[in-house]
Amino acid sequence: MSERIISPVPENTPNLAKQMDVLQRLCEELQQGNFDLMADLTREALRQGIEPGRILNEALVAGMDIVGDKFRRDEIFLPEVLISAKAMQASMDVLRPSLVGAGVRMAGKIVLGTVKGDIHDIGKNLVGMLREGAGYEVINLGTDVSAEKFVQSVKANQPNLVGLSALLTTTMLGMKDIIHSFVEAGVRDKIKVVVGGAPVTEDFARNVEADGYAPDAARAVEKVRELIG
Ligand code: B1M
Repeated sequence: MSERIISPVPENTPNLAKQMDVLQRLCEELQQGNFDLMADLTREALRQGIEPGRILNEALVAGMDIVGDKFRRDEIFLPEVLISAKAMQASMDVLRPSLVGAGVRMAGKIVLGTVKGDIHDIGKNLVGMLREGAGYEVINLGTDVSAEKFVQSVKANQPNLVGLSALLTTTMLGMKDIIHSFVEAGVRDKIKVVVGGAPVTEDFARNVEADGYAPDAARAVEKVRELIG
């Protein structure tokens, strides 16, 4: 990681160019893992009036996709990926209030977690944020969540919906057991279950008898609205 200072965008730069510049820089700093620059750059992007959704998609998600591709091709290794993930979180900490928005109306309660054995949480947290933004109360159980813990939380919090996230082809298989645990605990008919995460598909969701599947955070919100209103 290099130590760099954010140089201000020159005043006479046209607005659109300024916006592209800051989005590009966010995308690049994320790839470089310069997490200490991310908060200031994100504030600068917001100050320029760039919509939070654009910052998220055009800078952060785009940058993380490149990181993922390089990781797959063995051009970078786990520590670099981890530092980029930390950079993404640093930016999301600043973006969060803007994504969630003010005056959130509680439209329903959602329990959300990454399944057992899986510690990926960036996408799941994004889903949680956008759902909060849509007015739902989100109880985020974190990562590596066992079936028992999901059941316990459903009993204690009585949510309308449970969201299960998995990023590994191995851990996604655990979704079936979690849903089965809801049946065994007698709570399955009280909740809707939505599954998601990069390796999860519509077919897989049907196989594990989930009520719904969403390929990304935006559609995860649409799915929740469709299922619980
Ligand atoms: Co890991 N990892 N990782 N990783 N990692 C992947 C997933 C992988 C595809 C990389 C690769 O090989 N190209 C690969 C999985 C291969 C597979 O199973 N087929 C992989 C691997 C193998 C591993 C390890 C096993 C590596 C190792 O140790 N040898 C290990 C596993 C650890 C474990 O979980 N037990 C591991 C570890 C890590 C880090 C810790 C280094 C880090 C995670 C940091 C963190 O999350 N805090 C990490 C990262 C960052 C990635 C990649 C590069 C990026 C994931 C990410 O955050 N994407 C990833 C490659 C990739 O996906 N490009 C990779 C950005 C995020 C916004 O997208 O999470 O897909 P995503 O979420 C999307 C949608 O999927 C959806 O909405 C989100 C937003 O649009 N979505 C839902 C997600 N959850 C949802 C829930 C819903 C609905 C939609 O409803 C409930």
